[in-house]
Amino acid sequence: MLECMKNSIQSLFSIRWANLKAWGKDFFKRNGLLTLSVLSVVGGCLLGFLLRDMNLSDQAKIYFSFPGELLMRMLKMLILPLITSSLMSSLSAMDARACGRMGLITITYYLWTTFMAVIVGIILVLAIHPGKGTEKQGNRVGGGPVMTSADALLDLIRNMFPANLIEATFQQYRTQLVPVIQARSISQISAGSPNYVYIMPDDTNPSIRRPVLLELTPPPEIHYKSIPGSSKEMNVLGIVIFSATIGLLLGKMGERGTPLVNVCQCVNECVMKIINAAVWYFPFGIVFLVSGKILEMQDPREVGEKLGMYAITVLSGLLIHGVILLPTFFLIMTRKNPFKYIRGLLQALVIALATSSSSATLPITMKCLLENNGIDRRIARFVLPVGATINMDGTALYEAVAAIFIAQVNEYELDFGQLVTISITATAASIGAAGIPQAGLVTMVIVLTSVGLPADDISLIVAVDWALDRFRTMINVLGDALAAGIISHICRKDFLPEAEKENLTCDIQNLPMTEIPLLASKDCVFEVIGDTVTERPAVYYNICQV
Ligand code: 7O9
Repeated sequence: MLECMKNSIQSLFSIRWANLKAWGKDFFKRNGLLTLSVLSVVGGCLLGFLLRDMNLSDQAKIYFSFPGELLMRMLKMLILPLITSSLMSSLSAMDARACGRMGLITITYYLWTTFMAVIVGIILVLAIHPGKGTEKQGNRVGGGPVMTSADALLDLIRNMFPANLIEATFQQYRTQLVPVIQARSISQISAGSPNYVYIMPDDTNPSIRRPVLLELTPPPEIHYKSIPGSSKEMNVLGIVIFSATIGLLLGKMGERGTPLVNVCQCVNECVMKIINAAVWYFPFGIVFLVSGKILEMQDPREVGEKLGMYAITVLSGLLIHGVILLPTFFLIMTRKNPFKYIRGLLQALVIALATSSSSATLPITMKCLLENNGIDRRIARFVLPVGATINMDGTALYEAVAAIFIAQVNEYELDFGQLVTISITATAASIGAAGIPQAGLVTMVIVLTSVGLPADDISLIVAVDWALDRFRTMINVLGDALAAGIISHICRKDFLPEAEKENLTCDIQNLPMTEIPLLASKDCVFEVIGDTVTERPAVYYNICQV
C-alpha cells in the first residue's frame, strides 16, 4: 500500500517535473531574449546603485559605460540605411491613391493621439497640482535667449529641404543668436577697461560654441542677431521627406524603377539580418547602459523630495495614455486584443526604456511588428519611420505637464486661453522636434515662452528629465507601433490588386501543395504560377488553411 502510494507520488512528480521542464524550455525558446533583456534592466539598476557607493573616478565610469555605448552605436548605425530603404521600398510598392490615403490617415492619427496625450497631461497636472510647495532652486540655464520661436520654425522648414543630402546625414541647420554689443560711446571703451568677447562652449551643449561677453563696465546694451550655423545632429526630417519623394516617384516609374527598389529591399533585409544577430548582444549592453546612467545621476533622495510629485504626475499621465487610451483606441478600430499586440512589442519597449531614444529603437520596433505581430511590410516601413520622426505622444504630454508645473511653482495663474495655447504649442513642438536642433531644450523654451513663463526655470526639472525621458520614449514607441496596427487594419484593402479585392480569402489550393509549406512565411505568401513567383501579403489568403 505504502509502496504503491510512494510510486504514484513519484510518477506524479516526474510527470509534473517533465511538464515543467518542457514548459520552461518552450517559454525560454519563445521569450528567452525578452526575459534576458528585462533581467538586464533590473540587473543594471542594481549594479548601478551598488557601484555608486564605491565612488568610481570619472575615467572608471567612462570605461564602465563602454559596452552600453557600443549598444547605442550599433543601433544608431542602422537608422540611416533602415529609414531610407524602408520609405523608398514601401512607397514604391503602392499606387499613388493608396499612398495618399495612408499618408493622410497616418498623419491625422498621429496628430489626434498626440493632442489626446497633451489633454491627459493637462488634466492630471491641474488635478494633482505638483507645483504647490516646491521651492524654486537650482542653477540657471546659461545666460541669454536660446532661440526665438520664429527662428525655430524657420529652421524646421529649412531642415525639410536640406541643401546637401550628405551633410543632412550628420548635421542640421541651426540659427544661432550672437550678442551684438553696443557700447554707449566710443570714449567709454577707449578710456575704461577693455571689452572682452570670448568664444566659449555653450552651457547646455559643449559642442556648440557661442561668443559671450565676459565683462564690461558699465553694462552696455546687448541685442541679439541671428546668424546661420549648424548643429551636430542628423537632419531626419530632410532625409525622410527626400526618401519618401523618391519612393513615390519610383513607384510611378514602373519597370524602370525596379532595380533601385530591389536594392532598397535588399538593404532592408540585410539590416533586419544584422538586427537578428545584434539582439543577442543587447542584454549584455543594457546592463552597462542602465548602470552607467545610474552612476551619473544626482542623489535620488534629494531630487525625490522636490520633484517626486511632478515625476508621479508625468508617469501616471504616460500610464493612462499608454495602458488605457491608446489600447482602447486600438480595440475600437481593429476589434483585436490590444494587449496581445503589445505583448509582441515588449522587446522594443525594453530597448526604448534602456536607450531613451525612439529612433535608436526603430530597428527593433520594425522587427517586432514584422515578426511577432504580422504587420504588412509596406505599412510598417512607412508608418514607423514617419512615426519616429513626428509622433511623440509621451514628449508632448511631458512638455505640457512641465510648463504647467513651472507655472505652479512660480504661483502664476494660467487662464483657459493659456492652457489652450500650451496644448497647441506642446503638440506642435513634439511634431517638429526632430527638425529642430537641440530639440529637448528649444521645444521646452517655445512652450514656456508662448504663455510668458520664464525659460530659465527649465533648470528646475532637469534633475528628473533623464529618467522621465526613458518612460516617455516607451510611450512614443508604443504610439508608433499601435498606429501601424490600426493603419494596417484600415488600409488592408488598399494593398490588394483590383481583381482580388472582393475575394479576400482567395484559394490557396491553386498553389502546388508541395510548395506551400516551403514558400509561406509569417507575413507573406508566394504565388507560384508557371515560372513566375510573386510575393503576396498574407491577408491575401486565408493563411490558417496552410
Ligand atoms: C524619444 F526616423 C529616424 F529614425 F530616422 C529618426 C532619427 C532621429 C527619427 C527621429 C530622430 C530624432 O532626432 N528625434 C528626436 C527626438 C530629436 C530630438 C528630440 C527628440 C525627442 O526625443 C524624445 C524625448 O526626449 O521626449 C525621446 N527621447 O522618443 O526618443
